[in-house]
Amino acid sequence: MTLEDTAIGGDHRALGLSDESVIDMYRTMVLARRLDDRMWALNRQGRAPFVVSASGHEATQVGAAAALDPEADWALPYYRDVAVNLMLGVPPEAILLGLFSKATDPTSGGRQMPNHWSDPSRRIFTHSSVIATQFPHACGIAYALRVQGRPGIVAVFGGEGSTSEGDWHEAMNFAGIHRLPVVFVIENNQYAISVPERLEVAGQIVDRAKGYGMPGVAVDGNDILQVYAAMNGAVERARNGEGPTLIEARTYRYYAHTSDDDDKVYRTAEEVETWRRRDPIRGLRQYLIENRMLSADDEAAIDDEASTAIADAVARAEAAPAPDTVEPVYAAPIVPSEAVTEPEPAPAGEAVNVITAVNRTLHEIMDTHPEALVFGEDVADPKGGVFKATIGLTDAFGEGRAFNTPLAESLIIGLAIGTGAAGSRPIAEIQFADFIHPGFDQLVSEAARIHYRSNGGWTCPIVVRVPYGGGIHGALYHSQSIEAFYAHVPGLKVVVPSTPADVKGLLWSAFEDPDPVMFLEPKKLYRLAKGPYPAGEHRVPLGRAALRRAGGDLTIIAYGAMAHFSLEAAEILAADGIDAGVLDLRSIKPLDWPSIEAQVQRTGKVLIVHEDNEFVGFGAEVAAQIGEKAFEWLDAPVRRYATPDVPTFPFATSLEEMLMPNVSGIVARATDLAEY
Ligand SMILES: Cc1ncc(C[n+]2csc(CCOP(=O)(O)OP(=O)(O)O)c2C)c(N)n1
Repeated sequence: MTLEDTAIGGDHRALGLSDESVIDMYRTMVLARRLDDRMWALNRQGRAPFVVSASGHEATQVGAAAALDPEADWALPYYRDVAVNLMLGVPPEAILLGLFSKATDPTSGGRQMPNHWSDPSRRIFTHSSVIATQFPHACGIAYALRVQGRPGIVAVFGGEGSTSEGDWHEAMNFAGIHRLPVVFVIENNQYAISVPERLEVAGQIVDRAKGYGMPGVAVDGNDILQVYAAMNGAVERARNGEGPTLIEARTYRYYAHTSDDDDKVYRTAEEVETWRRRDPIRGLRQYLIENRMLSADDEAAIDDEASTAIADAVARAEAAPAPDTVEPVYAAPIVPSEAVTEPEPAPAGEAVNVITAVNRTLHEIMDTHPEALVFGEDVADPKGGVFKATIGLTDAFGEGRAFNTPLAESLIIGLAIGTGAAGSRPIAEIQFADFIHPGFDQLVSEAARIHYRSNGGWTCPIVVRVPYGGGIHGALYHSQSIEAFYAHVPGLKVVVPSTPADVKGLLWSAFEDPDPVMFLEPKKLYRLAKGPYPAGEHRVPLGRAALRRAGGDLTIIAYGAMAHFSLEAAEILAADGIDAGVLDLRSIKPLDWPSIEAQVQRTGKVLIVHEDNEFVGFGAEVAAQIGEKAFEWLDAPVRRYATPDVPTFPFATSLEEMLMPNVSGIVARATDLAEY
């Protein structure tokens, strides 16, 4: 390569760029480079523990961000995108506050590593360390903007390694199907840490665009005018409703992947040097000089200005206070409720079954909240869901608000996160709990952490409805219980209604809650459990159990289908002279500890029943809390009745009956406990 290779093509005026804009782009590139150099120096001096480097990517990042409207557009930059942030107006001090993990770090208040961007005022959505999770969020934001009729397009960034993840493909597919206003910018620096492109990508990334029904544009990522031209075209397409575009910008990073990486083991000095000769900043400087837009004095002034700005910002950021609180995990913090000590009077209302209650509540919510969206696999009319939970919603509220998604659970949760971030209120359906596992990452790494990791900057007001549980001959993959996985995760809330009235009350509360709520529907009860559906406003607060039956001898703690089985068992026990109370938890998290404690104090004996596996099942948590906090009240060991260590329930009726907790099993264990 020769110096010729730095030459950038085109004419900025032909692209609609003023001289001032191009000089401003140059200024931002220089600022980004100086900032990068300074951050590395701070790292080497032991003042900053971790640095992610942008050097080499400046033309791609500045050229792409320059085509965005900072007043209306949304951006989801990835960790390398220092210059995207600067170009969108984020001051260097904000970036340095993140580097030093200070309380006033606007991205996360010191919770996340540096370069995990977030700026609600600039519509820069919070970013995690998990590669590629941002792509479904971008689709969700774009979908919400469109359905709300708001202006703005969405630019989402990632490295070439991110295109190997399923989330990228799921998002590209969805964006293509719906012609969403999204621009996918892939900064191909030819290495994913140490893995070279030839082992990362089969063929060309840009060619994949065709398969997802969108144009793909490959550009020299070191030529800022080429990047700008491609991005500008893509943004224009998106603004005009013509759909998404994929841009692949080929570039190179000059430093190691991060300050923890040693790139000498996987790249040669010659290779780095070759690309250094193609420095994108030098390329633009040359262009400006040739066009008589940059004198030697201007150049020096821009350099000085950047160095001074960074020196001042470092001094201020380093002196800022360290964070001293671990809040706010939840947007609506969990506060213990009053103990429930008596059964609630049954609400008045027409008797319906559980599935009808789900459907009616969804209709009510969609009717009163135009921002509500319902989506998932097969949820749209005419099918209306495999259980008919969503029947009639598309007909009543349109295909924009009640729609089918592709068969992609991670995408579904990611869309919920994105639509929720952009002001919609999503109620996503996962068809069966058994198929939620591909969405685990989006739930655990993203939804649960969005409020916390952005220091309250963003909320994640999503509801995820999930039919779960056994007893319907669903076998290994249509019977699973999943509550323990999610109850374990700070930031999520998990509820399980067992009556039509609670479906209404809990679904409304879940919808109104600003945090992500998993709404687990015991599918065995869909048509089995009937009860009044309260007319008018009805809410069941998250975190409040229901005492279904008061009893003095022992308490059975259960939820979902097992709450019904436990009530049946209590009737049989009563005939045998054993007075069993039944506490239906309704809410797994928040857990209604005061009501559990009141029952332990009342009866001194507790049997916990659930259909999930016993080992590390939710009962273990309840038992542990009782053991720790109410030991003195116990007259017997806490007992559990749950599924043994077998992968849920086999298809054969004989085997399902053998494994799934049942009424006679509850009676036997309760009798044993009563006699202890
Ligand atoms: C899902 C996931 N797997 C692995 C990692 C560890 N990791 C962090 S960055 C990275 C390479 C990413 O490469 P690329 O997407 O090309 O972006 P670049 O860093 O080269 O800009 C890996 C493997 C991660 N953060 N997330």
